[in-house]
Amino acid sequence: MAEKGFFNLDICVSEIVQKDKVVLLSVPTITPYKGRDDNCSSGIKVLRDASKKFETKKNSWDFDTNSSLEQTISSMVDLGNFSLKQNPQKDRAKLIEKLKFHISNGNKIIILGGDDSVSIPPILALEPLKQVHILQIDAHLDWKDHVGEEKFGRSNVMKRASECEWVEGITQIGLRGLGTSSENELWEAKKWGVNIITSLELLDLKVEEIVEITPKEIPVYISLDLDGVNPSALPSVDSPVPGGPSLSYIIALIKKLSDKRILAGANFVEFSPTNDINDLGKNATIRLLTVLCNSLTSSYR
Ligand SMILES: [Mn+2]
Repeated sequence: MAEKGFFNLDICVSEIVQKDKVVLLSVPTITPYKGRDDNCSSGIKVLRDASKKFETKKNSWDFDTNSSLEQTISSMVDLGNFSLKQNPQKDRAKLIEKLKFHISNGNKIIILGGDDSVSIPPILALEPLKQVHILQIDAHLDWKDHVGEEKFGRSNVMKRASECEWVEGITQIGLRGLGTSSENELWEAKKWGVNIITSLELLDLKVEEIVEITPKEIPVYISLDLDGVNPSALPSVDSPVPGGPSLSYIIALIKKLSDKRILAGANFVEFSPTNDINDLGKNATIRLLTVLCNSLTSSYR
């Protein structure tokens, strides 16, 4: 039997997708650091399987999106798993080409990782939009130029984004605790002009105030590392960091952004099923996917 997609949708095999649909593509990994365990690629199947139970709730009212679940699901096209050839450079090029095709067609994209290295090709693929603002939600800064020889891994995401001509601004929220970033990288990010709002600074800010600091006329792309969310709501990440914004805060922020701004797309990465507790992270991630998809659809208007 053919593999089913999110919410039991058929996996779409056609290249051409209707312009007003949100396309979802999962990417198990793209540029893993050598010698580091891959705890995220197995998460994709876990999430697709878990989402199937919501198929029976299509007529239920979704209080987070203010619509029926059916409405959200009907706007989504699941393209299934991106197939990897285990050659990161070629895989990235092929993924960028595929995403550029959909972006040029007018589709909004959701990319599901995989580890955070999966975030880089979608940002590189935003070129046809000419101007874009990146909102990154993450516990970590990700401004390392390279780790060993590697420049396209999970810690290099925002550094690579900053080098794109079409990335006119970056806002990073949720930073906290100890990652691998040093003061030098923080300084470099600030020098570039990144608007950094730490997890502690978020405590004093309403979601409207975050939306206000993103530009009005330029599409916003959401780069969501799931470890940005408080691990009490979403423990299933590879590098959990204590503290951080609640799931409701992030959902409210995504909703408010879609009301006030044009959304270009989103990625969400770092789901690691082995760290989950009582399916909390799995359900939270499917909730975020649902809200993202609904928000991208309403952002077409
Ligand atoms: Mn992170």
